[in-house]
Amino acid sequence: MAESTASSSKQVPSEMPSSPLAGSSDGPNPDLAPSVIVLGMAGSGKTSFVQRLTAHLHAKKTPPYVVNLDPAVPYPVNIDIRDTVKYKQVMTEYGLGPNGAILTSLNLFCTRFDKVIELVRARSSTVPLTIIDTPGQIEAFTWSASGTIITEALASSHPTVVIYVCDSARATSPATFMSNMLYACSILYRTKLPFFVVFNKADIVRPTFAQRWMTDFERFDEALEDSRGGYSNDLARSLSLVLDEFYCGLKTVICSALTGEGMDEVLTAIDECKQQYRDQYIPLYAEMRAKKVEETAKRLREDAKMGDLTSEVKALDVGRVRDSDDENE
Ligand SMILES: Nc1nc2c(ncn2[C@@H]2O[C@H](COP(=O)(O)OP(=O)(O)OP(=O)(O)O)[C@@H](O)[C@H]2O)c(=O)[nH]1
Ligand SMILES: [Mg+2]
Repeated sequence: MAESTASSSKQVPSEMPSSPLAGSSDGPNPDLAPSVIVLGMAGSGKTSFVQRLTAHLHAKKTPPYVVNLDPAVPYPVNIDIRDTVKYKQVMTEYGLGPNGAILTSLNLFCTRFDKVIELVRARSSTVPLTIIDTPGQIEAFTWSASGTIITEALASSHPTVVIYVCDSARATSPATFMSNMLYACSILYRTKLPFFVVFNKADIVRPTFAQRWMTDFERFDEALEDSRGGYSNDLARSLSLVLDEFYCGLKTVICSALTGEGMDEVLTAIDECKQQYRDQYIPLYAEMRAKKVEETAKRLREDAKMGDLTSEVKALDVGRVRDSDDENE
């Protein structure tokens, strides 16, 4: 059941909003239902996880609000990017490949994201949470302007949590595990939002090995020795030491989108993150906002100064022209 948002019949990106750190005019409200952004590498099980968590909440008679930001996948949700932006049309209209079209679709959608925020806030009293699925290619969201704008718009309005879905079966390779952890770490440091890692597909491989690797460097080192990766092993070994601090504060949940294992633990972790949003993110948000206001004020002062200088330069130019005219006469 798709809830129609502002539709863009003509697929032309209107002006991109600047960073919405300014956020909702009334500032963040920590009492609203949280929004959960589900990120992860392609095929890690994001969509399956969203669907399983949705079914789990339906079974508890507390259905969530679901938003799909993947323009390439048809999906029965409350708000679907596909209702606003036609992915195939974007490809032909702009002559783009699949990844470029995903990025452009997100850009188009994010120009109307204020409407999504309005809808999400309006549902906040009737749903326990909003779950947001993201495109397959993780970088289309995490390293794009639209991904940042969407994340900041949510975070400046109400509790926002990032869940990083990791494919446990693939993470048995120490190099893949390390790539996942680097992604997770960079997302955490970039968004500064309450965050946890879900080790999905636990029905295929018990991800207890991953939790051991995070708490005991020797065990990770042994796994690297067994995998005989040469240069990449040395790199993974060094990175593991660097990530030690990241591992220390990191929440992890073992789950399976296939069997439904771990869904209650996921809900508990979201609750903890909601509290963390109130205690840690909101003060940080106030700091970031004050800094932004200060930067803007500084820029305006500099612009004003430049304005004065420009008029002085113009005056000088006029003077110079007059002088040369005098010489010519
Ligand atoms: N056994 C098992 N398979 C799973 C699980 N979760 C997802 N899968 C399978 O993994 C594959 C990818 O799942 P998706 O949910 O499409 O993954 P995704 O991250 O949304 O994929 P993209 O959006 O394309 O990046 C599908 O074949 C799923 O059936 C799980 O917990 N256990
Ligand atoms: Mg998906």
